[in-house]
Amino acid sequence: MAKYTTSKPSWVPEEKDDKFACSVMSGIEGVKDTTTGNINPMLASGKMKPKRRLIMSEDEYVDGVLKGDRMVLSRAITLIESNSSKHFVKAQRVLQRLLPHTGKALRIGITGVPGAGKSTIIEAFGNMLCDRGHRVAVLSVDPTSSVTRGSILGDKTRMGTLSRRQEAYIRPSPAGGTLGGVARKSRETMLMCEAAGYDVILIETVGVGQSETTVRSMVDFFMLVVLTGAGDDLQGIKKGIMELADAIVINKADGDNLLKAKVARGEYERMIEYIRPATEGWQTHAYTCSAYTKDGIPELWEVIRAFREVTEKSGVFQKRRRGQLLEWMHSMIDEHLHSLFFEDPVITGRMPEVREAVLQGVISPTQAVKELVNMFDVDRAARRQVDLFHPERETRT
Ligand SMILES: Nc1nc2c(ncn2[C@@H]2O[C@H](COP(=O)(O)OP(=O)(O)OP(=O)(O)O)[C@@H](O)[C@H]2O)c(=O)[nH]1
Ligand SMILES: [Mg+2]
Repeated sequence: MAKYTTSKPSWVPEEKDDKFACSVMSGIEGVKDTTTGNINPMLASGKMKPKRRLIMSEDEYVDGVLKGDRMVLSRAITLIESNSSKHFVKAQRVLQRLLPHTGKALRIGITGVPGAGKSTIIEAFGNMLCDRGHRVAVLSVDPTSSVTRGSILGDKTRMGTLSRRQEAYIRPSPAGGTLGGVARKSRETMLMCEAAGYDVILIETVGVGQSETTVRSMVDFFMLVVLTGAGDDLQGIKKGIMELADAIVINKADGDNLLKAKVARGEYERMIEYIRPATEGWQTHAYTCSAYTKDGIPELWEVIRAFREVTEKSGVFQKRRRGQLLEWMHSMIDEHLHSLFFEDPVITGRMPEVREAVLQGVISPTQAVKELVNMFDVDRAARRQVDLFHPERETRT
């Protein structure tokens, strides 16, 4: 066992005594690799070579994804999800080259309250599609998902068989960040999966905040999974979500719940009559299914196929996709300008003072906005001047 000696951290002034809350451990003699930890005796003896993460080139990413290599696809998605500006540039180059190979998949969104059975439906539905020769990618959009990605561990077990299939690829929601950030990353992840040859994309989202609207703006077909048996479940569903849905699926229609599910279906059918359909030329209906017994699952696929046929024929399918592209661009402009403004050093510096002035009634909010935007303009113009004299300095924006 190696012996450790402790010494003062380098930032401790020489004249100070040894009473510090931290100390530095010296390394082990003769082992240079510190990336994989230096306590492994196999490494120390040279019997084992340390693993190094190779940096992949743009070409390697593009070729690997196009070949459907899952390892490369995962790394390409990690690149997309990275918050580093260096990775951002590379990811966008890769994506740009893959774009011509995207757009052929059918994109399906699935929303519903927690516990409605979305993941279990995806497991049953995804397995059925794989059996029929499809390649299925499962993504999730969860703006609340933390760095630990806790919920996904649960999902992987709920999608146990699907996650082990070669024809399926499951990717959790990008962690943290604003919904805007998660939305961009999810959209780009979806495109990566399409380029890798997945022809059905299933996107799960819990109906929290704006996430269902975000997913609706990414998919062709949107499914709302609901429950019965709670008695007051109809009141619990926001009319707004029903207006987004191309199908309402009453899950857990099995055992004692079967009859209740059928009754609920009738109730939903009556409610739908008063709601504007989500897709022009397509009548939304309510269906029952059980992710356990698989009853109603093949029928769901028939509904989606009929939807595609009808909307492709009428041109609504293509029109929605074009609209989604522009919507995407506009939301990214919003986001970009928002962060440019709020991250501007002059604005962040002056903001507390201006806020206080508004709260004290010294200036009106309108006047405050005018002055802040003015400061922002002046600051940006000044920085452009500086750039003219220092063209070698690369600006981020
Ligand atoms: N009886 C019955 N139980 C089901 C069915 N589908 C799902 N469940 C159960 O319902 C619970 C929740 O299922 P999930 O698939 O995790 O639900 P979810 O909507 O993905 O939940 P979140 O991801 O937390 O939003 C689990 O215990 C499932 O076993 C079904 O068809 N019948
Ligand atoms: Mg789930």
